[in-house]
Amino acid sequence: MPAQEENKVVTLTHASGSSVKVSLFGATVISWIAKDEERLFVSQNAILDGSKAIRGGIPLVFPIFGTKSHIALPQHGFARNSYWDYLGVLTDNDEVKVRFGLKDNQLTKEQRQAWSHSFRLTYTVTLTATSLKTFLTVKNEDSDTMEFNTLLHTYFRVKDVAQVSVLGLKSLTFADKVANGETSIESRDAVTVAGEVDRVYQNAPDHLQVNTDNQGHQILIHKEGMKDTVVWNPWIEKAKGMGDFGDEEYHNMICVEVGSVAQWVQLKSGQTWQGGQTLAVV
Ligand code: TA6
Repeated sequence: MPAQEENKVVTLTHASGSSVKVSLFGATVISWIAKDEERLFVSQNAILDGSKAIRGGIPLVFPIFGTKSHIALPQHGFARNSYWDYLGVLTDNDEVKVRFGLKDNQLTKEQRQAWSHSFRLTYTVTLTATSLKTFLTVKNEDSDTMEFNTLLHTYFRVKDVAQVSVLGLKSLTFADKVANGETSIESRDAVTVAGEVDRVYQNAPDHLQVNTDNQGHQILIHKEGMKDTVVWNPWIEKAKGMGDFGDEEYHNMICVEVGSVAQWVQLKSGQTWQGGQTLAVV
């Protein structure tokens, strides 16, 4: 069976041996095994009972990134804190594709009060031998224009973040959240981590490369419809401040997150927006 749902987790398996697991809570990808290796990081302290967004994998950020003073939603919005419907298998040949859905009428009263638009989200997850594609479609079912942010908050698993580099961000303007949101220009060919990093790179190229170690292992990111890219590692102090994250786990992860977060996405009534990423192991 290419796709099986059990205990609110959908597991996709591919003939090559690759697999992916998606929790219905947040439609959060919580595992991606390709070429016999787990490629995503999920904290050993992650809370998996639906009481809090899952710390790791690919949390789905919608309709806001961070917090917005005029929108009373928790950080990163409600998509990653809601139970999605599993809509079944779409294709099962050399790729396995499944779909998940979230509609406005599935939100809590508080969430609807904070963000009252009528909408339908559809999230497709597609697995091949060496790639994982995650795409979001937003349908505005409202009578007026909707504005939103969205982002795939991908946690990559690494052996030692000191060996990691992200290529493709040179010359981009970024907002540095570690420096009170000050904007600068990236001067490096390879972005590395030797302390807390929390940067929103604006108008990033659609192809990025994550060197997950210094032995030539890479994950290629191809984003579509998503304008920006966030790079995040909490490092020592922030790691200690997260109850669902081990104090030393910052050594074993890097977030490279494609999204449209620097500006609002404007979606007219009845219109559909889509965006996402394809991750490929080399
Ligand atoms: O994407 C980076 C970021 O916005 C950081 O500022 C940090 O807050 C991280 O997301 C984790 O946020 P969370 O709400 O999942 O603890």
